[in-house]
Formats: sequence, C-alpha cells, structure tokens
Amino acid sequence: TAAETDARPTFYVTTAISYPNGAPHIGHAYEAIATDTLARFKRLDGYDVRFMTGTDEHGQKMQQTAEKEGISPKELADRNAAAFKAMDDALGVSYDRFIRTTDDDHTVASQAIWERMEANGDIYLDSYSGWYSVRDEAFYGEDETEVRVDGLRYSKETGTELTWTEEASYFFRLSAYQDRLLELYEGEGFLYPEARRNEIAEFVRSGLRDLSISRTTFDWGVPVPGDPEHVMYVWVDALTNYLTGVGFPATDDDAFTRYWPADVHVIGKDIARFHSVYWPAFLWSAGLELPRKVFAHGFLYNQGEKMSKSVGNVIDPHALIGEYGLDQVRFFLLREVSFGQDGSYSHDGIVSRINADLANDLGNLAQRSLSMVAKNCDGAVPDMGELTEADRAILDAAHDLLGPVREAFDGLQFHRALEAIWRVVADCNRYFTAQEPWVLRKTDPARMQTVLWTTLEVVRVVALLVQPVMPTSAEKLLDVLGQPEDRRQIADISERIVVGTALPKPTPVFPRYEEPAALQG
Ligand code: ME8
Repeated sequence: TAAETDARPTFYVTTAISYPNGAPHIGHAYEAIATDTLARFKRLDGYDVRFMTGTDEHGQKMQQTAEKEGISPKELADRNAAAFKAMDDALGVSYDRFIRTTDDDHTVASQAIWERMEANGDIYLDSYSGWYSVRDEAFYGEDETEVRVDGLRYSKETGTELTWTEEASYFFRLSAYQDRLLELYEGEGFLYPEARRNEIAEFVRSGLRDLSISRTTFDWGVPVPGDPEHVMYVWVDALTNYLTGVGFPATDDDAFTRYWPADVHVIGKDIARFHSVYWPAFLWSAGLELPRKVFAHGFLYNQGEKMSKSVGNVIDPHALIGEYGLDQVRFFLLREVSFGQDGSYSHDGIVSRINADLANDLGNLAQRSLSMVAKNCDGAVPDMGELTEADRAILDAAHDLLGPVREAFDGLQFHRALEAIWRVVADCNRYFTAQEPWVLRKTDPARMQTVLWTTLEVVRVVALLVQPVMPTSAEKLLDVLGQPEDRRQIADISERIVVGTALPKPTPVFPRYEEPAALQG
C-alpha cells in the first residue's frame, strides 16, 4: 500500500475537540491556527502529517443547552459542528479529518477502550456523590469548591457553578496510577510548558481519587458496553477521539501502526488535567502507548478581559478575517502571544503588527527590491556577481535561520520563530538602505545587481519560512520571486535563487491597514 512505501517520518497532531454548544470564538480560532501552523511546518519539512480537529458533542452541557433551545442535542451539534467546520475552512486549517464524536466509528472506538480498561480490572460499579460542573463537564472534590455570598457552590479554579450529584456510576481506578503519573512528569516529561507540568504534578501529588466515568441521569452519550442504562462520562469518549482518528480499535491496521502514538495534542490550559492525568492513565490501562507530548497554550482575552456571551465581547473569527485579512490575523496571533502564555487581542495591537511588521518591514523589503529588479534588470533575477562581506553577512543570517526556526516551530514557540525571522528582515532592510542600490544604478550597475540578488535571496528564505504561518501571502511572495511549485519545501532553503529566473510584474503582498474614514480621529 501507499503507506508502506512512504518512507517519510510521520507526525500526528491534534487540536482539542470543541463543544458545539455555541458558535466558535477567537479562542477556538487561535488553537486551530497554531496547530495548523505546526502541521504545515512539518509537511514542508518532509513529514507525512496527519492532522485532526473536530467537535465534542456528547454530555450534559450539550443536552442542557439543547433543552433550553427546544431542539435535540443532535440538532444542536449538527448546527454548531457546521459552524466550527466553516470557521476552520475560513482560517485555512489544513485538517485531514474533522471528527465528530457522534460519528459511528467513534462509538465503536469508545466502547473498545472501555472494554480494554475493564478487562484490565480498572473499572468497578459503585455510586457517586459529589460536586459536578456542567459548564466544565468536571467533578470537583469538596476542597476544590467554595460557597459564595449567593449561597451557591462554585469551583475555585474555574468559577463555574456546581450541582450536587448522586447516582450509580462506574469508576476508573485512577488512584492506582498516581506514582506512574508522577514519574511521567519527571525530567522534561510529557506536558508543556513546564509551569503547567508543575501545577499538574502538584495536583497528582496531593492524592488522586478514583474517577466517576459513567452517568445515569441523562442519556446523551456513548452507552456503556453491557450496561446501556449508563452513558460514558463525556471526557472518556472525548479523549478517545484521538484514537478513533487513526482507526482504533484496528490496532494492526496501517493507520494505527503508522500514526499512533500521536506526536502532540495541542490544547488550552483549562483542560491540561484531563489530558495529562486521565488520558495517560486510560491509555496505560488499555495497554496503549501514550502521546509523546501535550502542549497547553494560554487563553486569549479581548483587550485583557475574558470573553463571554453575557459581557457581549465575544469575537467572531469571520468578522476578524473580514476586517484584517486571514494571514494578518494568523500572523498577529502567533507573533503577539508567546505560545503557552495568555495573550490579548485588540484592534490597535493587530493594526500595529499589520502596518509595522508586515507592510513596512517585510512588504517594503520585497516591494522595493522587486520593483528595482523589474525596472533595471529586465524583470529577471540579476547576476550574483562577487559577494562582499556585507552581502555574505546578511545571506548567512538568513540561511542560519533554519536551525533556530525549526527548533522553535518543533517546540511550538511560534512567536520565537517569527521574532528570529523578523530580526533578519530588519537587518536586510538596513543592509538595503546602507548599500543604496538606487545610487549604484548609475555608479556601479554590476554592484547594484549583486545587492538586488542578495536581497531577493533573503526574501526567498523568509518567504519559505513564513509559509506555515501565512500560507496565502507566502505563496504570492514566492510567485513574485519566480519560485516553482516544487522548490518551496524547507529543504529548498539550502539552494540559492537562480540567476536569470523570469519574474512576474511585482505586486505588493502586504497592504497597509487604513482606518475606515469614519473612525479617524
Ligand atoms: O474544552 N483562549 O471544549 P471547548 C484560548 N470539549 N483557548 C481557548 C479559549 C480562549 N479564550 N476558550 C477555549 C473543551 N479555548 C472540550 C475539549 S478535547 C478531548 C475536549 C480552548 O470548546 C480550550 O482550552 O471548551 C480547548 O483547548 C479548546 O478551545 C476547546 O474548548
């Protein structure tokens, strides 16, 4: 089969699957863009990538929201799963599968992992009584809750309202995995960034209770094998989506042997516990390998404030793209926010990135070199000629980007990758200004050609490296640099721009953002 003859290393990457109980917001867009950037980078870097995203459609939260809207949970899921998919498509998210936990193969996979955990002696029937947050779909111990002035009980960590829950429930022997989990977090282990890992290790060290993994008071979920009065706790089926996506339970088939274990699950910080405590324990119990890494990114706020429907400051990703442009939004989010830290969205922030980093720095560098080439070099890549020390310095700086930029992308440090690239863009602008090719045009045309060749080569390297972040703009940039389709991989960085390559008429790739007239001060 194709998979057997494909010698490329594999890379399986996932986002969290979102609750489709409402429309997606830019927090969801942020995670999708970051994960897409990683997937695109790995593809360009020679990997056979499998990239999955999707929706988490079961559970009490979905059931309650549907009841409020007077529709069935499936209708609610259908409507909003379509909205999430439309968002991903508008963002250029290059997923291989958009999984929905109501997909038939996912029921099979969820029941299969349950049966494996049960066969391993880790599931027992008892009754649960304790606090539950429907908003978080999470159980909380007494010590994790507080009673507020309104007399109601809330989660200390997330501030969501809790309800007392008492019902027959299957339990998973989570407590049995405490030591193994602590070992997992040792050294550089499993969960990133480190601050999150330390928090989780602290939580595990404080003692793990067995986990209630089924519910009987509602029925919107995957039936427990052999006891259909129970549906699985939504997180059991949700986490299993990562296995469904590679063909589980067919563990001997191509897809599974090729892509499992996943290389990285990209998630938000609020769900680190589920991914770094419950998920490894489920997998060990089921006799399956653990994903290599879980990366928990920070939260995105609107001008420093939490986005919420009641405050009315939830940002629609489509509106953002319409206003600023897709690549501009992708660039802003990844350049502005340190991946792993919280970040903030604001109009002024995005406009300043668009005009300074994109239009002035990269856009101008490309446009002024390319328009000089168009006018003075017959619209073709000029002669390299003899390189001076200054030429060599900037060329080396560009070519030396590959190591640190690859390391940054591999470590999901997108802001670092972009920061490094933009240092070279700034250096190259200074180089261009200092060399004054517009003066050389009259005094030393051969030298002018060398300066222009050098600048085009730097722009080529930059364009190749920014493809994962800004696919459309980078493609345009590589088009105006006359780069053939088959010379756009990361490996092609080690080449040089070919003298004599015919160049199309240069068109600006990064327009400035102009404030709508009505808003101008
Ligand atoms: O948690 N900023 O779904 P979800 C950044 N179904 N990221 C944010 C965010 C914000 N303001 N708000 C949410 C769930 N996210 C579960 C996941 S995975 C097996 C099941 C992130 O729709 C959040 O951290 O509440 C999560 O990674 C993703 O968006 C989906 O959140």
